[in-house]
Amino acid sequence: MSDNHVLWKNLGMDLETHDLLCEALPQAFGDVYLSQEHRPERMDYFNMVVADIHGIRPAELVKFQEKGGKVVGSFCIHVPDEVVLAAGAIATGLCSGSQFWVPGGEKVLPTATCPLIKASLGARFDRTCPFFRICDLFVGETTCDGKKKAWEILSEDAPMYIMDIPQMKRDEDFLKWEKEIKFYMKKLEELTGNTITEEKLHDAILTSNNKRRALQRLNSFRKLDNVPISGRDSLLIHQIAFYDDPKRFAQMLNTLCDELEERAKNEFSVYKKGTKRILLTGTPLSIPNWKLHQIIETSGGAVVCEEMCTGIRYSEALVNEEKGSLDEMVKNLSDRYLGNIHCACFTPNRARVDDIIRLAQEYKVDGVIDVNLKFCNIYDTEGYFVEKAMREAGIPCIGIETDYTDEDAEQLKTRIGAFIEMLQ
Ligand code: BJ8
Repeated sequence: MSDNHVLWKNLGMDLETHDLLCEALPQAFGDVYLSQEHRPERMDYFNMVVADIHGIRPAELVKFQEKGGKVVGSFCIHVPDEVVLAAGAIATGLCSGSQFWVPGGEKVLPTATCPLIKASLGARFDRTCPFFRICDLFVGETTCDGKKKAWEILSEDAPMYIMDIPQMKRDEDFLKWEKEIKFYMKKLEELTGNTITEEKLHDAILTSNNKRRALQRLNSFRKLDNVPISGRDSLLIHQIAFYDDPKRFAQMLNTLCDELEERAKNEFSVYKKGTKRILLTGTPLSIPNWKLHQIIETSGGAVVCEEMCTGIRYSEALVNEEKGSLDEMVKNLSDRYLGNIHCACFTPNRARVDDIIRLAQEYKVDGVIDVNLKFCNIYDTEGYFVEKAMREAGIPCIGIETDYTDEDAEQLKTRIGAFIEMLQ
């Protein structure tokens, strides 16, 4: 039995079913990633992390737990990692992006639920994801109706904590979110037995901001006329950001960015001249959901920006770094986590549309693809405003709806191919 199998067995996983997933992943990764030309050498680190995604990091988390540490998983970028770090725990992302877990979710959820939610519950109930076995606490939020009700079901099997996020952004909503963050801090102190001090919270803010700065640096290269890294690789890095140790991740990404800087000096591009620059907006693309990037980048397009939670929404805004009292720093967290993330769960949400227009200009895009995960009602409905604003701004745009299966791949290739052709 390999070390990984011993780890998974000790976590109570369904080894036989999980082996099927492990068999499928290398093929998918090879098709999408290793087939690319001109990949930066320092993608090696990220290749290694994803090649052993259920081995390396889970083993680190278990080791941490053996020394008394706690691991906290969350499903949404509104949940602040900083307070988890400040409590001496490890934060990890839990959103699932593979069709492999969807049937398991469908055993307990209506079919008309978005695949992200179904896969997340399937990963837990089927015992086929180590992250879903390891977490000491699962933190849900009240962003969309599908998630809200799914957490009730998940709580039958997993230790859950829910943050009640406001759905508007008025002054009283910011105060409410501050209170929610404070409740969460109390819960984390109970879980870990540690006290969150000003010093620790300030350190955690710096650590998380440094991770964001590294991602911002990566994204800055994608604004260049000659783009030194593909959209596929950039997406993978954003996805890994949710799981990896934040300090190591920032360091490895900065090392990669040094290589990209050299490429930029030499005006090296991974794309052929004339490749059309695409901005993706919409629902998140959780690991290992690489389908759309693969289709776009093999159809004459280059994904240069994602206005998504697995993209700009995760990394663009920093938390104010001024050291103050706990109350002041919590206010800074509330301002950033409520004020700067424009999820479609908010009403009104004009700031998201403004962001898309701004990003389309900054990244010099030729067209926008508005992506909706099937059965996500809020992003689907908001598509009305996105497409209207793009029309008014004269930016070509199409809306597409998809899920985690490959059933629509041919149809998507045709539609996306025609859209890119039209941009010529
Ligand atoms: S901040 S996008 S991570 S809620 S796709 S589960 S909204 S039905 S993932 Fe999200 Fe936070 Fe918003 Fe981002 Fe519901 Fe839609 Fe599914 Fe979604």
